[in-house]
Amino acid sequence: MSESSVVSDNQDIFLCVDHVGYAVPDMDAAIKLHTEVFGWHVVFRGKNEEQGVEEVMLATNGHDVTDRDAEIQLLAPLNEESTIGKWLAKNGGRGGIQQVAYRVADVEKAAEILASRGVKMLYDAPRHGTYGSRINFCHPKSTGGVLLELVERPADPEGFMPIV
Ligand code: V0V
Repeated sequence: MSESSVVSDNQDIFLCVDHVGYAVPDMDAAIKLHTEVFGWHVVFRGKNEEQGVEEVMLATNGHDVTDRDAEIQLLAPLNEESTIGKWLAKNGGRGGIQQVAYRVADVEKAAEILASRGVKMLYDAPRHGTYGSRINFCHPKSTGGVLLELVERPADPEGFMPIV
């Protein structure tokens, strides 16, 4: 590929993988598996009513919210009509990978760049996500079949919500 045909690298949009999201039919059973078998630490548990989910974040390096590697997000539906409820129903009631989330410095800018390259963004404006982050999603039909989330974490660590 010649240099002139390269649109750009991804330095201006993605910082790293923020988390991988698993849809789970039973949150307590999923926590037990991921902590007792895989050794992850629960660093957050809460509900996001707008997204219709109960969520748990799992990290490798304890509770230092300012310096975490990629995390695992467990997502259980608050009701059958939620996106996770529908995803689980379509998957025969079994859990699995529902999304991959990329960390970004500026979610509006990242969404604008991606949209200009033909990616279908789900929201016109960022919505509220885990730890007080600002989030948006790329429709899986425009990403090769994977639901991609964009996550802009709050600059101020004080903005991170406590474990519930
Ligand atoms: C649906 N499809 C998927 C998919 N969900 N493909 C890959 N991964 C998924 N998770 C496929 C589905 O099999 C269909 O393909 C097609 O997309 C249907 O698209 P649709 O009719 O537009 O819509 P739905 O009703 O299936 O919903 C899909 C979308 C929905 C992506 C629009 O899941 C959504 O709004 N997601 C964003 C919000 C979200 O996921 N919230 C929960 C996490 P065929 O059969 O047509 O080939 S909340 C969260 O992550 C938080 C709070 C956080 O991190 O901070």
